[in-house]
Amino acid sequence: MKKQTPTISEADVTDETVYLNRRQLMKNAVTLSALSMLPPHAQAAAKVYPLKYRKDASDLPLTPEQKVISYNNFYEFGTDKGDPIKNAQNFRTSPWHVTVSGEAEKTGTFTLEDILKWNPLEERIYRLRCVEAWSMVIPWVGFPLADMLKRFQPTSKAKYVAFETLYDPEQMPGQRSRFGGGGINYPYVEGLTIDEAMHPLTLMAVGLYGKTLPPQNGAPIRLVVPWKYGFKSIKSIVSIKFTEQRPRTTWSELAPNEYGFFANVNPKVAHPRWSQASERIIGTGGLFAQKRRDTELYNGYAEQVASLYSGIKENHFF
Ligand SMILES: Nc1nc2c(c(=O)[nH]1)N[C@H]1C(S)=C(S)[C@@H](COP(=O)(O)O)O[C@H]1N2
Ligand SMILES: [Mo]
Repeated sequence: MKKQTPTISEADVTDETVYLNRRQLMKNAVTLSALSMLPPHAQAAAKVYPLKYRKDASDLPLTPEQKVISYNNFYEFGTDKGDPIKNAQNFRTSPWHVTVSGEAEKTGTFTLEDILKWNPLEERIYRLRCVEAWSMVIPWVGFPLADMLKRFQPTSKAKYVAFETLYDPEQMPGQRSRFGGGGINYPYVEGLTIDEAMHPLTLMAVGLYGKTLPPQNGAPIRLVVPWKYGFKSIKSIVSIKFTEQRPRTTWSELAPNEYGFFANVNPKVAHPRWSQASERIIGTGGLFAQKRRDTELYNGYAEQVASLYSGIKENHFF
């Protein structure tokens, strides 16, 4: 977000037929690939459900997998888009623990294996809209965050949910210096209101393209909130806390005039340094041939989420 350093590579130029084949493949074989490519512990729990929110699947090509896993924002592994795939390959995602704390009847520390047993996995195809005005369409594998949170029985004081990424400078070079990590005060933290966290579109993802998450995409477990700018979708989560007060969030703390707590996608609210009216579609050609599309309010999910914000003025979405 601080830097915009797009690069052109051979992989940027993707033939339309590759998209079409890929999409057809996904349509026909998603069940099979999702089941066969998940790790053994996840296969046991994997089922495929009717995909209620699959509105994009019929009219939007998926972003090629190679793009999804090589053009990343994960500042813990460097601030250039190509840094995470290089620097995260040896990231240890097992054993992995997530601590659940705060305003809930039940709390504790759980292994990833525990968490994967609680809920069946499903596929959700969502557009990811980065605040830097580009987007991808990604087939995630995961489960609704609500299904996970309900089991902890949040109390009436739980007004927000706060999330934290792993802090491990030994493994994450971006955390070793202010310079290398984009000036962020690590660990990366994010938060949602309890209503946002409980919304059926809010996903905890453990995979994409039918496989476990690559480290650069936030392995082993990350949030996906499709109607908000990408920075809300915090990666490699180790802590979930129910709170009464609005939690700190990394980007709003770093640049409060540029990034807000809500960060709902809104084409009419410009970033102070660029317009949000349209977006580059990643994977549709090199830098100068890339297609664009008009950005939609709530990234196209207004029908499902607008009621969450009925009392709030438009400009305050940011
Ligand atoms: N911990 C952490 N989570 C993060 C980020 C980050 O730098 N660190 N970047 C965010 C941003 S800006 C975006 S656009 C998405 C990118 O997700 P992807 O690389 O899987 O496409 O992750 C978000 N989650
Ligand atoms: Mo982003």
